[in-house]
Amino acid sequence: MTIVFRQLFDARSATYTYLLADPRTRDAVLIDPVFEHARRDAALLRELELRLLCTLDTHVHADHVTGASLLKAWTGSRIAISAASGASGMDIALADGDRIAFGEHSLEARATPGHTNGCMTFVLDGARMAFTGDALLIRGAGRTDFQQGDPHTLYRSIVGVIFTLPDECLIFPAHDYRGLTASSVGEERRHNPRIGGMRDEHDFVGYMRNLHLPHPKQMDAAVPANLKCGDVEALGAPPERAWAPLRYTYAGIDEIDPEWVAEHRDAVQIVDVREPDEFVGALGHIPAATLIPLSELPQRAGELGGDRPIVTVCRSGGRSAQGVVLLKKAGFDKVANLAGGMLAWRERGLPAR
Ligand SMILES: N[C@@H](CCC(=O)N[C@@H](CS)C(=O)NCC(=O)O)C(=O)O
Ligand SMILES: [Fe+2]
Repeated sequence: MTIVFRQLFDARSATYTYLLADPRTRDAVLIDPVFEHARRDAALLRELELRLLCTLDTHVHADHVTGASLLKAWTGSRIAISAASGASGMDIALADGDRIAFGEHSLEARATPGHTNGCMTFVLDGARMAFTGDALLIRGAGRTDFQQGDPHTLYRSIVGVIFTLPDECLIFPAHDYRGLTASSVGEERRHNPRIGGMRDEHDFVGYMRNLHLPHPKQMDAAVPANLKCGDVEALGAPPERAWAPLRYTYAGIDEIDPEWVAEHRDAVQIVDVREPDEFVGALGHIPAATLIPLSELPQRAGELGGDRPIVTVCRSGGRSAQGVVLLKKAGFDKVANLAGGMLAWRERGLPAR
């Protein structure tokens, strides 16, 4: 059984988000999505042609706001988190042993409390992978000094649930603060300094009571929002509507369709970043386009007005994507790339000369 698997990262809170999908049915789930990266995650789902069935949060996070509600608003995905989390607004309140299926695959939710009361570990299929949230970290363990943390409970969760999985089962945690990406049950059972090797419960509790970590910076905002599954309204005013129906790509660039540009030609400035010979070559150019070759764009950006949004264009939409990057760097914030460039423009029979 093949699977689509991606490990995504939020640098601010060092959080990992996991995308899992069945390549045949295109059904996908996301574990621990981050609010600020919902656009990125939605772009990846769209580009990989996946349908997001469900988001799963391993627990009520203290260090970032979940993207669960925002992704639900955009994609219709359902929100899953444990009933024991104390959160409201979920569609699926998980209990120990529940399964979430996506195509031929499934995740089994196992209660692993101790970092918080509602922590769950999600075990894939025949225990190939386990998403341990903040119960077991790579050579670490989730702190037990806030929310409902309890080191005795966490010890029992890790030893009794996670360490009873097969040694080869890969461990994917919710965070890593050193950039470590994966481990395995056998490896952590032997080498985890807090709970591996010969450590017993007393050793573990003694270690955990003396971490002396500062509280997460986003904690005061994150916990109340996550108790509502990252409810968009609880987070205040929604972001301003975009100036056009932009499509954000996983590459990090806003794109706009040729049809929209053709219908709104007077409302935007069109900047063609090709070379002069291409501008008058076989593909021609969009009437009223300003020619500024990509290599001259940083120096000549000042020639563009700040009154209208800018649409960049090239042959295929590649160099013009970099045009967007350069114009943003030059201080323009309403900039988008013409999707598919002149090739797409001509293919649609839109006017050129
Ligand atoms: N300085 C970090 C705090 C990170 C933190 O406290 N992480 C929690 C997970 S929510 C943890 O369990 N850390 C365990 C550890 O670092 O050993 C931040 O501001 O986000
Ligand atoms: Fe946490």
